[in-house]
Amino acid sequence: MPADSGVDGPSLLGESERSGFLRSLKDGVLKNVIKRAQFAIPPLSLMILSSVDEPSVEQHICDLRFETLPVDRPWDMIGISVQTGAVKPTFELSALLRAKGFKVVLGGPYVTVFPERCRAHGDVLVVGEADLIWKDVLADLKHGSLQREYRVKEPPDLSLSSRVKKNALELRHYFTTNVVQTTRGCPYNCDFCSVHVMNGHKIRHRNVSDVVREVEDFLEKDQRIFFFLDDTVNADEEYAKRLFRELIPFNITWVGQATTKLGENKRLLDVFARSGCGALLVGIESLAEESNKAHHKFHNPVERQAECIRSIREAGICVYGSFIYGLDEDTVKQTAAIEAFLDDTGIDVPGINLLRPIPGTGVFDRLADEGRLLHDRNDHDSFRFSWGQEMLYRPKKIPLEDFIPSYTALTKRVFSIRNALRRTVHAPTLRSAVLMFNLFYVHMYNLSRKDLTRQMEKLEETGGGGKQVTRGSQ
Ligand code: B12
Ligand code: SF4
Repeated sequence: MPADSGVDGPSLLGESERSGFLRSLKDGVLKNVIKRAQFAIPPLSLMILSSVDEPSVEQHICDLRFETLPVDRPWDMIGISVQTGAVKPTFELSALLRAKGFKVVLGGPYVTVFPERCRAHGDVLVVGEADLIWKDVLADLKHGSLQREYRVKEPPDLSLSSRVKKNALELRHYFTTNVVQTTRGCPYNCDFCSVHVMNGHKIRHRNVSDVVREVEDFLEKDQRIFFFLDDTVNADEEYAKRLFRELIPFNITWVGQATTKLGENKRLLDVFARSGCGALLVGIESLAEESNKAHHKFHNPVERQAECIRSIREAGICVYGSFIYGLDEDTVKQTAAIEAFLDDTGIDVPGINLLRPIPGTGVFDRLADEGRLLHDRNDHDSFRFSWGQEMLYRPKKIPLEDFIPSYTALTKRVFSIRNALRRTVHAPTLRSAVLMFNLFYVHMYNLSRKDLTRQMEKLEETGGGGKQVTRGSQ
């Protein structure tokens, strides 16, 4: 499902509100920039499932960001991946398909965390990581013996899963189709994150040889950049070293997500650089140590961050630095700290996020218990993933009426065209991507400021943010 703001695709960029030649020309250009800059990649979950072989069963992927579902064809079953931020439209789609007589199977992050809320909305539920159990579902479909629910008891052993294929994918829609995951699970416990909730704390690995063969296969169909979707590609340093050393001969360019700790492991950094790593997203979150601690993030001591980021960039790898402003011990002073840190480290692409309390995470429950959520805790639809980034909760130490202006002023300064150009000139590599991303953010943070200003006005109308806001009020 595309996000409202257009981050997932240009289709919803306010087409109907605009008219006139110049406007449509501007929209056209903007849409193209956004379409390229959104770096749209295919859903790995559906690539994995559609790679499971069950004789005489054929599988197709329909990515609703780009295609409409061909409901005129006699599908035996339609599977939908339910994402936590888009539950309502997903259930509506499911209802529509069921009314037309299709059998709908629901799976994905939201089903895994809240199966009881999904039960009524599908004919079949798959709870958990479906890599191995999907074969049973397909076999049961074939034999007419589908069960109401399939529950994955233990997170699957990834060394047993099949190699991912691209047969069911429409390659031309995407920025790249080379998406690979090598490990799953995270040993850490950050309370705003749902990875350890869904995938557990134990890191599970795929076989190095399987990943290497997958890269080789993928390259046959698509020579573009690789996205390694692991949450922490350096979580198991020995495994990462073995794997990426083997990938050096393929001469690929790749991007991924890592902890800044990588900057302290020169050997692994060297292997990453030599295997074609062009950029890494690192989660910096807050520059106030006590804020990170309040959210159970202990593994990235603030005093080591700057040095680590500098080492990564010196190795020729761009850094996307992801911050969250508004964690529990943050004060408005954080805005100046973030700007100084950006200058000091030369981060190539900054992402300055607001905390999105995701239902099912520790922080969501805690904020709800403390009465700090701005929506009813049971109304999960209000906690949607919009890029517009309206506030969903009350920061602990900063009143909303101070927080919103401080955030919008910060993003206005950080995401200027001048800064975008400056970052591009200094980027160690992938300059056109750095430029595109930064320009994209100039646009998107501008949208976000508009949403937040509207929300601020509403809050003022309701008495300085004293009451809960409803979804329609942003
Ligand atoms: C890649 C990624 C992205 C990409 C998405 C690209 C794409 N097209 O997939 C980008 C960068 C765009 C992105 C954006 C965001 N993301 Co993101 N992202 C990820 C990441 C790192 C990997 C996703 C992935 O491919 N996982 C691997 C697959 C195999 O796992 P899976 O999807 O869970 O699928 C398995 C099961 O769920 C199940 N399953 C899934 N679908 C189906 C369907 C059926 C029918 C069945 C039977 C089973 C089934 O079987 C699969 C195989 O085991 C995850 C973290 C993670 N570890 O998953 C975060 C994650 C999904 N993202 C998250 C968030 C919050 C966001 C953003 C809101 C961030 C932001 N503030 O903007 C946006 C949302 C954008 C949007 N509009 O939805 C959260 C979602 C939380 C939740 N509970 O839903 C995650 C889990 C990260 C986190 N730290 O909590 N993201
Ligand atoms: S934010 Fe990153 S390090 Fe923290 S639990 Fe989630 S995946 Fe692990």
